[in-house]
Amino acid sequence: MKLYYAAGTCSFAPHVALREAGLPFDLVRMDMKTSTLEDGRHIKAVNGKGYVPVLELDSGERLTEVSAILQWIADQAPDATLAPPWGTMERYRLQEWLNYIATEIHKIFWPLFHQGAEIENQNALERLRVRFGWVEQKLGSKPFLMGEHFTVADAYLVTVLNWTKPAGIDLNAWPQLKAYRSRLRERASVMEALRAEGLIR
Ligand SMILES: N[C@@H](CCC(=O)N[C@@H](CS)C(=O)NCC(=O)O)C(=O)O
Repeated sequence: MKLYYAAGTCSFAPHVALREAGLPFDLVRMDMKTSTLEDGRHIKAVNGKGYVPVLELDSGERLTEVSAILQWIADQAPDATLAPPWGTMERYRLQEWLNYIATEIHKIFWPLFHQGAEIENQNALERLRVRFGWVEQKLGSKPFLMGEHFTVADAYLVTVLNWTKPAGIDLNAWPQLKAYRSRLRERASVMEALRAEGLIR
């Protein structure tokens, strides 16, 4: 199995999930500036949509979109309890979180990292503050988003929280989120993924 990724981007979430699941995988790096893979191909050679993450299965089939990849990984390793079983209300709760993180947090960062106009950046920051307030309230003092157990939603949430510093967002306004991010960054899977992507030594 291969994970096509770019350092520190949303592909970090499936990277962490693969480590949590204990599945064997290789990493193939994409340069964000040129969209070129380390083997010289353009990312469009593996994903016509032109972005990471892409999970290439041993069958050669390729899966894209963070939320779909995360759930596929979770379902390969049921003993790791990275997602509640299909058909349960809890599974829909997980999907609720994945969709929220994808559409209400992940994508809102876009102008902040792509030279957005001042008004776009201000709007993005304002919307992110509202979203972080919501997550702070829902997380409360729970160790993980869904309660007592780490799930793939946590892999995604820690990924986007890692972007707050470069985006100039001070997490002190949300003490639970700040503590959560610090805790998760000490988790073995997260530290190993940070190291493998060259983000810490
Ligand atoms: N809807 C996609 C979004 C993926 C995405 O935004 N990927 C970014 C990194 S976080 C990327 O590869 N961008 C490269 C580009 O747009 O050129 C998903 O959920 O996987």
